[in-house]
Amino acid sequence: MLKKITAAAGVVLLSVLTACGSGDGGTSSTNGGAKDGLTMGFAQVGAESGWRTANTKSIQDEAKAAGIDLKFSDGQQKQENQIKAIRSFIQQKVDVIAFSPVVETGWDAVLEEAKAANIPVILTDRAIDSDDDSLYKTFLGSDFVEEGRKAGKWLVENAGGPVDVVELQGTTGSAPANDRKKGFAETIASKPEIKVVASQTGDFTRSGGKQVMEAFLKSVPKIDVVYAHNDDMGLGAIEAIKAAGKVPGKDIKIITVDAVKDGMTALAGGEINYIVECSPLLGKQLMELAKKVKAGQDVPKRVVTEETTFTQEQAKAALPTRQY
Ligand code: GYE
Repeated sequence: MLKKITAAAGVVLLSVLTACGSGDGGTSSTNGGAKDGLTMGFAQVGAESGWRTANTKSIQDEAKAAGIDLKFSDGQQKQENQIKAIRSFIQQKVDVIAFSPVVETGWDAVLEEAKAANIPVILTDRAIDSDDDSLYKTFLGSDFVEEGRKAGKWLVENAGGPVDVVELQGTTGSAPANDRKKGFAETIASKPEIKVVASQTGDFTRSGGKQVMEAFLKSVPKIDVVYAHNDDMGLGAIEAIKAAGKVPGKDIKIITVDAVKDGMTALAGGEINYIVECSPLLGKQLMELAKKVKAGQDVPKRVVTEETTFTQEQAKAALPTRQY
């Protein structure tokens, strides 16, 4: 039923992960400013999750491997910080600006400034909501609606009777939160006995997931399933479920998105029931796209990441060779 495409899907994107700092809200530069090479300004969302940490490492490692001078900024989940970073990249006249927009709307003004300065912009991981697609060259990242559908499909296939679901949403206004909610809702609509009875943001963090789940456990009379928009919130929910004397994975089933190491470990250990993969290893493709954009070559407007899904058994098999 589920295709074993794990290895094939992951391998093209693999990178060697080494430890490096994720920034402190300021901008840091690596490679000492390769004079003839390409300079990239990268405005990251923050360091909210295991996914984000792996994504940052992938970008820093692959910039180094490609000889790209990376100016990296950590936006600490705040749009204003990302806008400030982009403005400073424009002032510094970088060759390419890449960024992962924390929320979907509100980017037109700053991207028009980049356009006026003739600095190409690449969106990575998350998309923007704008009528003007000339504001960026390409968008590299996952299909989040499809991820939500995959989560919903597993539940539709595995739900016996009536199922009450609580949803832990990602950051309000972010593309993955909007789209994972949409894809899931669309899919479970085919089975009226599956209902989302409560839905709230946990901001993609472990502590957020824990806090919201604690509140749900007090206020929602029957909870059969948790659908968390990422592993970290699911892991926070596990703590809350255990503290309430219930068994995660059994009394309350858990579906998450990402498939980072900690999530996969909980899945293999029976505390999560299903994970939809979202690959953070975007660094290599991003550097390749940046080089092409700088050279004035055509790039596809949309590059979609290849991804799979994991059951508990598949997680056990995949864990020993998992890269993130
Ligand atoms: O799923 C979550 C992170 O934008 C795909 O952001 C990314 C999401 C990821 O915080 O863990």
